[in-house]
Amino acid sequence: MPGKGLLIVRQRSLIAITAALAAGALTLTACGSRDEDKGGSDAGGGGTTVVIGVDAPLTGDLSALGLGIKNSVDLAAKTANKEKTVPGVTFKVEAKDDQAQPSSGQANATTLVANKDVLGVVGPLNSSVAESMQKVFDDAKLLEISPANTNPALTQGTEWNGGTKARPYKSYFRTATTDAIQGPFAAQYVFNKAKKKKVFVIDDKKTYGAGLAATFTDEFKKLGGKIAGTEHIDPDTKDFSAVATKVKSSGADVVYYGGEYPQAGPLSKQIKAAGAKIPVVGGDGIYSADFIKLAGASGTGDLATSVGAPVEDLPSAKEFVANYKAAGYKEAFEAYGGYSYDSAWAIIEAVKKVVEDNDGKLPSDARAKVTAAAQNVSFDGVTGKVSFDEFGDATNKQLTVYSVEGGTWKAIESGTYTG
Ligand code: ABU
Repeated sequence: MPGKGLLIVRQRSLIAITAALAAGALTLTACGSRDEDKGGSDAGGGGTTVVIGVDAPLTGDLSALGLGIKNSVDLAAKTANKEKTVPGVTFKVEAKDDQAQPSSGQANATTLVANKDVLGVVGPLNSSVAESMQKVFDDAKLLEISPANTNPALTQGTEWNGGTKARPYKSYFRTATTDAIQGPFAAQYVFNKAKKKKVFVIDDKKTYGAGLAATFTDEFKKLGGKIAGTEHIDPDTKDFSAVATKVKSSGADVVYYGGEYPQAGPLSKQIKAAGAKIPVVGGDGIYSADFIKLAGASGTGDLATSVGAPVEDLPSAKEFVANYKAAGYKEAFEAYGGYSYDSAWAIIEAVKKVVEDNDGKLPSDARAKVTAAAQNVSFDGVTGKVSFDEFGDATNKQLTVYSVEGGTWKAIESGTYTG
């Protein structure tokens, strides 16, 4: 039994420690919310909750890519919590489904802005959706990092091609490279390596698809290639027989498609069924296992470029691949898993910097400070070095050509376009 004096000293110490801990918790929660009862996978980082928003198509025909984005962000948050990357902060993920629709994306942006605990958002998948969200986030100084948008105008302004590049929104960043590089990179491969000289160009009239088809076409023509024909398809239909017939009669030896796999798969199948046994080539929007399912057996030999190097082969991605598998997500991480993890990690790094610079707590203007800190993040991510240039574009400009072989995408070569 301790003596009475000793007991009083111990009680005083306990009161002092409790008061100190309470003070710490109060300062940390000045700009975040207490989350002390949250258990399970989100627990572990500390008493202040910081929410990382996700906006992507979680339902609908692009959900294979969207769910890969959501799961990869979830994995980044869990890893940061487990490793206590930002002492005193627990990251939570709030995912919103935009169904690949600009109006839904904008509504989601408004909802995420309204939650004061959201200090960064990963997404969206679609460039057309990003156009509708950027201003909402920027007005709130809320950091947005897309792992997938490739339309150049999102970071460099509408005059990016030949005019003056001007960054429209300081709060918008991306970890994927742009179609200013992807289109020409594909054209060089198709013309120089695949030796195709006469292309039929098709797009879905959307921001991403039309933009990518245009950058491909410019470079293909510069290289001396011929344009056998051009067509636009309606992305809301799956009957492409009329355009398939035009492709057949054009004499093209290759088709370039600017758009996404839900249309590209059936388009490839119908082009071959019309008698044109020529490869269909597309960008990262068709680089999904679902393209192969939709294109069927005749899709063998079709080509896609996608952003980055193949994640499965990167030493820097080994841990991500193993942890993703161990986490037991039902869906594959798909084309943007590595970039989504890196986007979330860039947000975590920015939050860490802001907390460190403010004596271990979040400041009252945390959103603005986190957005400013994102400009200078630099770390070794899943996909390689992660940092941003003056436009908010990824400094990693790597791309890979894939071919459908034996029912799967096989990496052919990685590189970039240097002009
Ligand atoms: N980058 C491919 C699909 C997403 C988009 O940019 O619209």
